Amino acid sequence: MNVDSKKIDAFLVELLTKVGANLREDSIKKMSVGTKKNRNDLVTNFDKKTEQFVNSEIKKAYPEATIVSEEGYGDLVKDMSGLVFFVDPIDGTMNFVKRGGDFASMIGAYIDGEPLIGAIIDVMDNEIYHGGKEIGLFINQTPIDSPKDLPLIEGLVDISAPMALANKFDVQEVVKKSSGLRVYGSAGIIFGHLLTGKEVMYMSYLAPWDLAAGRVLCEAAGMSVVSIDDSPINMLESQVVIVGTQKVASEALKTLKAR
Ligand code: 2AM
Ligand code: CA
Ligand code: CA
Ligand code: CA
Repeated sequence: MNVDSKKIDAFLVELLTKVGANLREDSIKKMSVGTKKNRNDLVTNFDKKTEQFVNSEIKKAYPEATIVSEEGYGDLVKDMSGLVFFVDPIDGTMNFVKRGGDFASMIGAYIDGEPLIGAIIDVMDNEIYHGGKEIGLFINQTPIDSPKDLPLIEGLVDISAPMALANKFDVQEVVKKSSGLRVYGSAGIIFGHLLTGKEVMYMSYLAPWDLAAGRVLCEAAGMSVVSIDDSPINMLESQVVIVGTQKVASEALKTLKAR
């Protein structure tokens, strides 16, 4: 399929700009909070409303595309052929509910399984990280350079709280070799930190919509995106993923045990 990646990038930036404005306004309106799998797995009326809005705008602009999204308004996507959009309407819902900040909205576009364009908005800071391999990377309209390929000893690592606390795969050994541990609670916010060199690694169990946009952006920035068992990333399944500088990802894979 022939696609215009610049056009998709511009479309996603415009869409996330609207989403950001809506969510900043919504955050002062009445929020209803429910739970999904457990008491810490939250969903609000704004997660649902945002996903409905985003998915309908995508369908209007790209009727031939399919959508994989978190809150149930997407398609049943069985393969990665054609144009596929991944939508996480609010990433960091717990931060959204408890802190009113450090949450994101993310959209990733893939063509025949290949990463094409990623777009992530840090909603409260109104910063959109976007682009891809073909068109380069930007924060809002400003082009950004790839971060330095720092080693583990020179950078902060971000590991999801459940994995860090359970010491999954002996991940605390990776933390000990780093500059320190941070746990920001939103994959989208963390991808922003990776792209700007504020952190050198993220490790978490991620669903397709958690990973899609960040994978496009971080790979375009020359970073490594690998599954913990070194198998190819499967964009239609959840998996434990390491995203980091080339040096840190290879150090982490050597250090982690029982994979
Ligand atoms: P969410 O807010 O969109 O659910 C920290 O909790 C990060 O992990 C957030 O980006 C969150 O996304 C995601 N997350 C939370 N629970 C998850 C789960 N069970 N599987 C995968 N990702 C999860
Ligand atoms: Ca969720
Ligand atoms: Ca998410
Ligand atoms: Ca979400």
